Amino acid sequence: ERVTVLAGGVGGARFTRGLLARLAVTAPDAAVTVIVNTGDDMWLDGLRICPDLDTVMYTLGGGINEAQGWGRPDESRRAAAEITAYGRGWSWFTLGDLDLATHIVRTDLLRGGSTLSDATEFLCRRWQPGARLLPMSDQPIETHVCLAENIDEHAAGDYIHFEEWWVRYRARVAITRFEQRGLAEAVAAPGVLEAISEADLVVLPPSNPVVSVGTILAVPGVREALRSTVARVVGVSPIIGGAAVRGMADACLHTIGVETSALAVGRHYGARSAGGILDAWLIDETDAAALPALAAAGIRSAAVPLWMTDLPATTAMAAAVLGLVAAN
Ligand code: GDP
Ligand code: FO1
Ligand code: CA
Repeated sequence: ERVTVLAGGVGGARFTRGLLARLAVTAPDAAVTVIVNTGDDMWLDGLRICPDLDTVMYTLGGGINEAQGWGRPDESRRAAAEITAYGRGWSWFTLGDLDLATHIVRTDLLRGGSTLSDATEFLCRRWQPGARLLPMSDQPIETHVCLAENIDEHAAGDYIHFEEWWVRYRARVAITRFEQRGLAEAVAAPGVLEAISEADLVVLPPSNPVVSVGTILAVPGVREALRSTVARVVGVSPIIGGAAVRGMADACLHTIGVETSALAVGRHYGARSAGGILDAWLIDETDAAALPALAAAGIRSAAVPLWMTDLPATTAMAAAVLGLVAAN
């Protein structure tokens, strides 16, 4: 059994951990591929930072700061404090000392001619995530946002990197649009389209539908691969009871004109039978009222608890995903 996940950072990583735990019991020979969003990537202090790849790698490899959801546990910030003392870098973006080692090794590999796919494979030799991690593309694709208002040194109409909007401004500054820079020159990384077209099951975990899953879908060929794959495509709602469970995904959805609800995000992805990408959509038990509307939209759905509070709860979610497609 081949299972492919299209993941962002925390939501994608945590769900995949539950999926691996479930498959270890029900399908020990299953091979899981995680296609990871690289739209949040950036150059900072001379280093290539890949937040979502690292979040998935650390989470599956047992090296994540669980409380925070990203970065390493028992971090210190001595190097970052020195960079700030020079007046360089983004003082509001935390690069911990241990995490910096990952960025240094990755940057060294990239400067030596490795692709991001190669560098990711190399880093994963240490972390052994238990799944194949593929960046969505080996070419840089960076999400920028267009500001709707003046803020600090930026003017309305200026573009800033997504991470600056998200971390420095906590997504509280209005924006008019997202732009994926580099998209036109990019192709899917080796193995990405095959991982979708040759899978038995493709899962959209509860990742940000706009800047995580949406960015992967924008990579040339990905949406078409999802539309034509023989695999079942199942999504898990990142919205529970009209709220983005963790983070500010509502601000992203608002920007693209999609309501923050499990129903609206399900409709936004759309039924494959109607030109969209979903065969099935898992929503939270408290959103069960949306089931008839989803059925009317041609999306098979079920309502179960979707809070990833701990590994057992997350494993149960993965079981529900597998159950939703097992029953034809
Ligand atoms: P990021 O790159 O770190 O923002 O991570 P992702 O894009 O993978 O996932 C972020 C999304 O995960 C958030 O927008 C939330 O909507 C969703 N999320 C986080 N925790 C939970 C949870 O416990 N249950 C569900 N259903 N969604 C969650
Ligand atoms: N998220 C924050 O909210 N604040 C940070 O300072 C921060 C630093 C950081 C460093 C490395 C890394 O891999 C991730 C980091 N994140 C940080 C998380 C992350 O970049 C974003 O929250 C997500 O990408 C949003 O989609
Ligand atoms: Ca992210």
